[in-house]
Amino acid sequence: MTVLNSANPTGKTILLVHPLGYSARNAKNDISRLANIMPPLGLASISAYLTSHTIDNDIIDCYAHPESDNLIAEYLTTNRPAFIGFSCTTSSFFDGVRLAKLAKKIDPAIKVIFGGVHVSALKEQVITDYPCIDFCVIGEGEETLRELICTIEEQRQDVRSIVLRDDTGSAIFTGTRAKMLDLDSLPFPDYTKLAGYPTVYKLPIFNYPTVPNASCISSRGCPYACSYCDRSVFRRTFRYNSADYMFRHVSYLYETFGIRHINFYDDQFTFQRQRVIDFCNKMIKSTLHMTFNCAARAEHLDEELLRLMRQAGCWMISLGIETGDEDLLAQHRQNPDLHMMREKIDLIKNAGIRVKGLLMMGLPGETEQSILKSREYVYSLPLDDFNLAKFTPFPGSPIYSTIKKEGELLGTFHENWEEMDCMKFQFIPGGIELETMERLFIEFYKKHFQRPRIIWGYATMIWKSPDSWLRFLSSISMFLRFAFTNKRMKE
Ligand code: B12
Repeated sequence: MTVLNSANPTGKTILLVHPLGYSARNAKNDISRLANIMPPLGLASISAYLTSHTIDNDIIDCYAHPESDNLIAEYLTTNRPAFIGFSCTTSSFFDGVRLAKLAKKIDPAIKVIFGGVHVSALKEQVITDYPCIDFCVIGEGEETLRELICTIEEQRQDVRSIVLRDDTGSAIFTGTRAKMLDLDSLPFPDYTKLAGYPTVYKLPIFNYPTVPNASCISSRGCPYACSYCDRSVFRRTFRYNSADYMFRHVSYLYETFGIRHINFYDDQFTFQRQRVIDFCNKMIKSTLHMTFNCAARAEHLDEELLRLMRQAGCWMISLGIETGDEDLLAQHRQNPDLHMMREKIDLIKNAGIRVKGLLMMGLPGETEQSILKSREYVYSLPLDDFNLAKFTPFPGSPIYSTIKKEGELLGTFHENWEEMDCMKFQFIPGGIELETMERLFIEFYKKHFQRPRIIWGYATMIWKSPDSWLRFLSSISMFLRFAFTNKRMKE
């Protein structure tokens, strides 16, 4: 199907764009981008869904291809699509707005749609404050976008889960759609629309055994309610692909693109235990010999499951630990049991699977003592790797509204969306100075990298993940500078 614009010579209806998030000049020196370039799976899924409904579309991923402004301009001039859609997190939102203005300059008739986590959290505020945006799609995008594209202007207020302007220019939210999609009914994301797939995309360094590798999503949503986590897109539900769909998906990636390792980015990969068992059994019986990583919550792991996962090729599990101070943890998440966490980490290691801990520094309530306690706990665990993020209160997370309401009681918050990439402290808890947090953050990593067990662990990566070493050596100065000073070249 083609929705005509002023002139629509090639039949393309919509261009989907994943903005870079900052200036292209800085991209080649940005350590977080070098370490991890992941395909925009939300856009790839939308693209496949629209195509299956005969709506012709393309994707430009500026994150993987930073110098893409001219490509977008050329595309719009040649194809004159009726719509352009942007997928943004909080930190990439302003870059999306910049590109939206560029699109309107090239073709004032084009309709600009924003989707993704940031606009899903802020809803009407976005349409009120940014005149270059015509519509926001709230939450899951596939069916809502299809309806928006296929509905005539006068009837768009009947499309659920969008924000638009009414006749008076006021922003209105059309209400949340009742029915969410059955994930097995969706076509696989259209990876062929991502230029350079799979080679331009890079999993986190030292986080995979082989190349080519890929990331995948096999479920949506999470029933938990941690204070720091935004649930505006898929809400507190849990929907998942069946084991059969998952197996067909990974087989497709293997056969079509030669993928040998998959990183499942699901929030709760093991939440539905039986589907993981069924998926593992299919992998064990198959001749694919692929490996995979996933993220899980400690409560949803047990010895039997872990042994099966290992047999099926599970290489690494990421676990949200957040902090090693139980009192602080209790303020932010359910089931703050660090003893249970340690037991589960031991079970994972005993099953022969690597473990990565996901941590945060600077939550409301954090003090120098809690950071030191957390460090001691983390160093006492047999983790293979960890990631320490700087806590950031994102719009849509429960703590965001608490911080806004209670303000200085909790700490100081400088809300600058562009800087909200978890690599800078935007919030400074009442119990500690910024300088102290910065010092302790560097020390956390520095002391970790100086431990003999850790140094040996990275040395073994020469044969466990040779491609990671090649990447590491080709950008060694940047990685070391970041590890020991927490400074990125772009600053
Ligand atoms: C994988 C992942 C990453 C990957 C890559 C992200 C990417 N390229 O898409 C990596 C590891 C690189 C990453 C980095 C970061 N991430 Co991240 N990441 C995720 C994760 C786990 C999955 C994203 C995903 O693929 N989801 C599955 C797809 C199907 O869903 P989706 O992308 O939301 O898309 C659907 C809808 O949102 C909507 N939609 C999306 N875009 C559009 C566009 C249009 C036009 C329409 C109509 C609809 C639409 O329709 C889609 C299909 O239904 C999410 C958590 C989550 N469960 O979603 C966090 C999440 C998106 N990340 C988050 C954060 C904080 C970050 C970082 C800032 C942290 C960091 N320093 O690592 C960076 C920022 C990167 C950037 N440039 O923006 C936060 C975002 C919070 C916020 N408000 O910004 C999330 C929500 C986690 C959380 N709960 O806190 N991330």
